[in-house]
Amino acid sequence: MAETIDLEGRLLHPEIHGRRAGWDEALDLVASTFSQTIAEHGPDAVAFYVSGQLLTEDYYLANKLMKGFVGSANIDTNSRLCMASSVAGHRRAFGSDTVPGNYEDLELADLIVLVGSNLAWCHPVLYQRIAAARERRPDMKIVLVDPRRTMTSDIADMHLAIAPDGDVALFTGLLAWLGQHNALDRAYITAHTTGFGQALFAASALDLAGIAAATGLGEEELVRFYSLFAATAKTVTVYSQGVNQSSSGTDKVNAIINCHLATGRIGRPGAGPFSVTGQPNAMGGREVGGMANMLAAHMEIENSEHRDRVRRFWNASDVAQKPGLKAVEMFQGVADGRIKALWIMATNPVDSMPDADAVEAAIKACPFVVVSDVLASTDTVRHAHVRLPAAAWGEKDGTVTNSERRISRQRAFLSLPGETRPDWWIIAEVARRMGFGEAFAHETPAAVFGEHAALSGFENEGARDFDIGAYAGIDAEAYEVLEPFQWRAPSSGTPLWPAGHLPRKGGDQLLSRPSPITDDAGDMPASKLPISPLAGEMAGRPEGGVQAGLKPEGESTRFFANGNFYTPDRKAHFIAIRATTEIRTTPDFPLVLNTGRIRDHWHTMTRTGKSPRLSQHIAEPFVEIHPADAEHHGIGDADIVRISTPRGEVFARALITARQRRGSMFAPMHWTDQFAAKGRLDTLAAPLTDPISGQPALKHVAAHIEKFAARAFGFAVTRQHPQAIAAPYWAAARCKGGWRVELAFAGAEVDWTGFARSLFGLEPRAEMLAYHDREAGQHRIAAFDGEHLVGALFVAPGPVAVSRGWAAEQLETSHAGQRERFRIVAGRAGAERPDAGATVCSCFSVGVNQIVTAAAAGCTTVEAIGDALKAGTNCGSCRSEIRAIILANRVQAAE
Ligand SMILES: Nc1nc2c(c(=O)[nH]1)N[C@H]1C(S)=C(S)[C@@H](COP(=O)(O)OP(=O)(O)OC[C@H]3O[C@@H](n4cnc5c(=O)[nH]c(N)nc54)[C@H](O)[C@@H]3O)O[C@H]1N2
Ligand SMILES: Nc1nc2c(c(=O)[nH]1)N[C@H]1C(S)=C(S)[C@@H](COP(=O)(O)OP(=O)(O)OC[C@H]3O[C@@H](n4cnc5c(=O)[nH]c(N)nc54)[C@H](O)[C@@H]3O)O[C@H]1N2
Ligand SMILES: [Mo]
Repeated sequence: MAETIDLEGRLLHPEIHGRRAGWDEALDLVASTFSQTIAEHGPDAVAFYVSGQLLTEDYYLANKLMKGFVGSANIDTNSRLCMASSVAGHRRAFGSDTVPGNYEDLELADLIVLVGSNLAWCHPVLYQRIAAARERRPDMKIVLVDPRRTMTSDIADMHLAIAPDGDVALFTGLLAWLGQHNALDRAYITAHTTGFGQALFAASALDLAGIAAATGLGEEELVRFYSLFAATAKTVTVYSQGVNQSSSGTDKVNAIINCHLATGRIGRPGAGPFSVTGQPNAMGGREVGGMANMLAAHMEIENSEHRDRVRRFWNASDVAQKPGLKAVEMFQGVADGRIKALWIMATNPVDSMPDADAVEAAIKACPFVVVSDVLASTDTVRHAHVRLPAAAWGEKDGTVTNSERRISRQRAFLSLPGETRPDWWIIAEVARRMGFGEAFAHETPAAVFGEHAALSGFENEGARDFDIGAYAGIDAEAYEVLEPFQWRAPSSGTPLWPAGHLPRKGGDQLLSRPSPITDDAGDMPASKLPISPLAGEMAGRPEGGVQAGLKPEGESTRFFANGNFYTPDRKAHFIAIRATTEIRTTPDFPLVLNTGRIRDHWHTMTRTGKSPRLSQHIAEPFVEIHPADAEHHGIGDADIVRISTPRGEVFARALITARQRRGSMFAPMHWTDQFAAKGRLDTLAAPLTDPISGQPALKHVAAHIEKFAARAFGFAVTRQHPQAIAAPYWAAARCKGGWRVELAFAGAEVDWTGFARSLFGLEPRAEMLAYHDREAGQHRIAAFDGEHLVGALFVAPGPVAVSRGWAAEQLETSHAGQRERFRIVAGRAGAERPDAGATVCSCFSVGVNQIVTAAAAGCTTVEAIGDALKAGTNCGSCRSEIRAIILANRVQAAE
């Protein structure tokens, strides 16, 4: 795990206007500026923009400060971009934001429908769990609903390559089908729900042909899917960003839930709708009410009784009376000057918000911006007036909640570097300096958690789903050894820990005690601990990770099998939804741009961009496009393309593939100004949101694509971080001995030597070797410092055919003789060396070419490849890809 959590690039002390400052000075400035802004312009003139990467304790205090003491609800979170539609859909149907089922249901189900979820890459541990269950029970069926054929289709029996945003039509159609084919659970509908008649009527608006047209699917596929669903009682529907990030996201969620309510398939073993989250603590944030339209502990901000209850519990001076601004509106509020002081914690909105250039401009123009982050330089941090150094994962203590409502302790196993501090401490210090000392007297995360738990149980008595009252006032010792548990966990009157332990006093919690890393993974045996930084970061910490394997036997809880919803009448509400089709494309912007994630990168690359191993898999921003669309737009494989919308433009490498639907393109969200010339994908997206949830439609943006008429292409490796790159297109990625850079130029005539010199950050005495063939447009330049290669640049009129792996290796090889040095610039550089190819297995650094060779030599199963090369034997997230390579190889052999 060390690779992604070393101290490179860390923000290690507070900074004010770019100069180092002490904590006192920085905290005083933040507190006084916020207080003054509130005094002059009112509480709604300030805002917090927070994140599902905070721990629950951090989140709880941020929310308490804003909603109980500042008196505004202007606190929103990147969960608005991630979970808001699920939250809104749950609340409409259930009266509460409740995920009814457990991870175990994925193993118990006979049918799993994956909607807009690329589990293989985004939830690898859940994916492995499903794959293992399917191996044990081959009758289990899996349907994937995704416009793209993703790696997840590898385990799917049926892939429905749905038209963008065709989901409402698909699931309202399913409801109508269930009605027509006598597949309803009438007893459940009658006893536990309301609104079924209207929902069925609305759902029946489209006939099968209409559904086929709206979904882009064939009638026959629809019938097969509908029949399978109708016939399978144990069905779980798993969904994530393909559902949530849409202008119809909330309707999609309710269209899915309607089908589960109509069949009584909810809260039963192996059955239920299942929204899976992404960030480590998206669920914890929802529990504390860290969104602008919630209060705390699943109480409602619009409800005066709830407001009064929270006011009494907090002894709050000023409880927010109305919902605050949701993320997109919040940055519009910053832009138009309504918000004058903004505090951003643990998120990078300059890269991850739609209309990202406008968001950046708003932040730049805001009179006072505070950013708490673990890194010294991100596209957002660079605009902060005050930078507060936060403790990172592994350095801080607290709790997180996963998708199945399981709360688990995160334990510090590293000490706090530099002057970093946990987020909860930073927030409490600011609150104290704003004059709210009494309400923010917490000295440990245990004290915060104990209060949060107490609020959840306060005057609850079964009225609210979120109740962990059993842990109210938990003491430091009990908190220290807290085992993962699932809510609800109401107080039974008997404390869960031996009486007589006093909460630990003093600030010693700040200096985290080392505790063994195995603690973090609960009862996961140490031998099973992932060694890949990704398996650790993306599988262990975030959702669906190691915690997925942690469920103590016989302790699972589910909701709603017997009704008892959290609506006033305790019945679930069917939502009447009519499918509408929205055509967003125009003749000028004729393609739908879909965005999302790739296996080896995390969001804005703040964790993974530093890792050479992870950056090898895919080292450049790319866009997948269907062969027919590519041809139509005159785009060839590996061309650099310019994608544009009315809001911005992005450059990427074209990847032509039939896995992509015609008319759509897919690009990963991860590249930023730190890693590419024009890679910030969210500059393209309009701030278009779901009208109910406020979640942006990040998966459906009308865009134009054209070939960037590059006259020359380049590839370089350089020991130092690439400097001042004077090229319209570049993308830099870490490699073992330094950096690798892809380049494209508008002109063929460039002073290549001068370019190389500045790219490598060369000292004048460095030795340079060059080979120029002006006629052929081929140039190769290498610079040495003694026997070490400082940098090498390869230029060609078309995409450069140099083995990337070989070139990167040269940075680490000594080149003692002139001959060796000359080899680097000699013709067909690297062609004679075996090239491992793009990394497939990040855990063991196995490249695609090695797998192809092994497959050709007779390793025809994923297991055989594992035995031969170890590939795929650790975290397993590359197993589908290995299978695909074997398969492709077999096809080639047959041809
Ligand atoms: N490797 C990696 N793993 C991660 C993350 C990461 O950055 N990297 N991030 C984590 C986070 S925060 C999250 S939220 C999760 C997200 O996990 P996922 O939701 O699985 O990830 P995405 O790639 O955003 O989107 C999922 C799929 O939705 C599809 N889709 C697009 N439009 C539609 C549509 O209209 N209908 C349907 N049915 N599908 C559509 C896309 O083609 C895509 O394959 O991943 C988590 N895990
Ligand atoms: N086009 C497009 N855009 C998207 C999406 C998409 O699918 N397509 N997905 C959306 C989704 S689902 C999400 S979740 C967002 C994610 O978007 P962001 O939240 O912007 O992504 P991260 O890169 O994870 O940013 C987290 C930041 O917090 C810092 N950090 C990490 N840990 C801590 C900590 O403990 N304390 C503090 N103070 N800082 C910390 C990191 O250094 C980093 O700068 O992106 C959204 N944007
Ligand atoms: Mo997310």
